[in-house]
Amino acid sequence: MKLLVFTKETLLFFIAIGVMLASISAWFMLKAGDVAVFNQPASKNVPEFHMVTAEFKTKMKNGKEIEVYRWNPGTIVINHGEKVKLYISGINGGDHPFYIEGTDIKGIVKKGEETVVPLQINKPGTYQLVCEAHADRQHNGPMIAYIVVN
Ligand SMILES: [Cu+2]
Repeated sequence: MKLLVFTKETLLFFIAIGVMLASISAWFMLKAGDVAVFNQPASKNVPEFHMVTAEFKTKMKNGKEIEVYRWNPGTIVINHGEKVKLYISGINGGDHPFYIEGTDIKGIVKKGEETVVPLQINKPGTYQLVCEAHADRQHNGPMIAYIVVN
């Protein structure tokens, strides 16, 4: 009889400890979740992409210089319908007036300045970001980047 009582008390003790540990870990998990969700400002949820205008130059055997302007990185990948921000810094070259094929988006990137392009493309596909000043090889291009929309 005494042994039985002792066993019951021990069992109750361990159940009590178990409930306490479960509550404490649940509290910590919920607290960690809260921190992850609520400490992030809303603007941080918009993915950001950073691009620059770059230039490659080389000298031919005959002494002639050739060059090309590029968007760098040359490809970004986004999800359809997702709002993202594309920041383009003008480094090499002067003015880079641009448009994004298949959209109404156009603008200009100037040396020493940053242009912010809010993007939201609903239809999946590959969209070309084209610099009108350097669109092809004849105009020191092709200065074309590819926006892959999944
Ligand atoms: Cu350009």
